[in-house]
Amino acid sequence: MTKVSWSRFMFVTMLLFLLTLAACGNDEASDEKSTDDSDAVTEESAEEGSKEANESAETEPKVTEFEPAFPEQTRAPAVETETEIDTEVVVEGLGVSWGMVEFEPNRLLVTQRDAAELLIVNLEDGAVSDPIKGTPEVNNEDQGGLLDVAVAPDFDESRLVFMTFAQDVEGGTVTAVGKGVLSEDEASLEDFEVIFQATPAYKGTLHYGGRIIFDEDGNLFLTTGERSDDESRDRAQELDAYLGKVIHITQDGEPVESNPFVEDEKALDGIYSYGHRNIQGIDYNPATGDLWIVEFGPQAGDELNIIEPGNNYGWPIVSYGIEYTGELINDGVSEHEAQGFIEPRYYWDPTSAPSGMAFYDNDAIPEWENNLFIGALAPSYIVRVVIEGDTIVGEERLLTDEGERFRDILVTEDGALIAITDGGKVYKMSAAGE
Ligand SMILES: [Ca+2]
Repeated sequence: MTKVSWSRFMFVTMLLFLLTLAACGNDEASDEKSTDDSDAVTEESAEEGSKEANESAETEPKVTEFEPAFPEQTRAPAVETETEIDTEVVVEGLGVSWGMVEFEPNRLLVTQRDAAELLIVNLEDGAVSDPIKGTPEVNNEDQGGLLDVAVAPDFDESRLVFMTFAQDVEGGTVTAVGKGVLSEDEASLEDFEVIFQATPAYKGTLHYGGRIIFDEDGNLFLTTGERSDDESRDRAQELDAYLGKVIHITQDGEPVESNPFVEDEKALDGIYSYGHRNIQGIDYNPATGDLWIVEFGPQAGDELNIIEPGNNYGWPIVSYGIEYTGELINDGVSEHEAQGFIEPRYYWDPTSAPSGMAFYDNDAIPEWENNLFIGALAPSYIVRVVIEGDTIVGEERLLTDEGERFRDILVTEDGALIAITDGGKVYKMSAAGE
């Protein structure tokens, strides 16, 4: 490996970037700070580097020396949307907008993380409601606050709204799930109750995960994080803790009976999969019906995974990333399958800091059908992923010039792609002329 002069340049650049972030009170420090160890930055041969730069959507050099387990596992060829797309900022001036759901045609429920508010946004006229009363008390330090929102599949009758949030409990904080009934006048959530807490509590304010999605039986998948610190991250591997997991529960917060560890007395019954770092994106692939997630890696090593019950995805034993200090994780074991873990279908090196995601399950923009769209925080853009079968065959970066941290994505019934940002904007992308 030849060390090249840009590594020092990149180090200085990243340091300045970090100082800027710190000055802005950036809250995602553990996911987005870069290394201060330029020795960790290595480069493949110049020939390979330039070849990659021409073919891949990723233009930055790798930060690790790891090789993918299979060729399509990283740096897919760059693709470009040919359909003419209109991009509109429907709303601006909100706070950190973390989660959303289209609960009625062109009407969204949107969470405000730090203010712990739930708002209704009308996509047609940009109107924003007053905060809905009855939302829970949260811990809004660092990455905590009011997180995701979803509505029950039978919302039209039940009016049930589910939310995730960082909750103060004895011994620290947890990722919690609660539900309430949206009043007919849409002014309040009634009878709000906590149905699930991802125990154990931990004295920390990072890596809550927090996405929720309903399955076809009306049960919930909840994603969590491993709370980031050295002392908590091993809990991702342990089946007596809900940290670093995909969790499968009923609308009352009970484990789903078919869960993989129900028969295992030492394991928590709600666990569906484990060995995750921090998952903020989950959706069904409409082409296959499989459940996909995206999770933050450390420095590099963000992963796309297909979730199957009982599987172990390897964190923190294996990773295609490295520590922010530049140190290797577990002596630098990257290959998952060789160690008995599930290989990610795809990984990013360097990081894209992936948050919420949605498959484009619509035919309004035919070339986007079944593509995956992921909000990236740093660098800030939307990642479009083209998938054939289970293989990533193309990648595109959208809205790269907006300077917004894209926190969550959804596709409306009309086929518009909606993105919300930490900067309090709601973007709408649709086919031109529609
Ligand atoms: Ca993994």
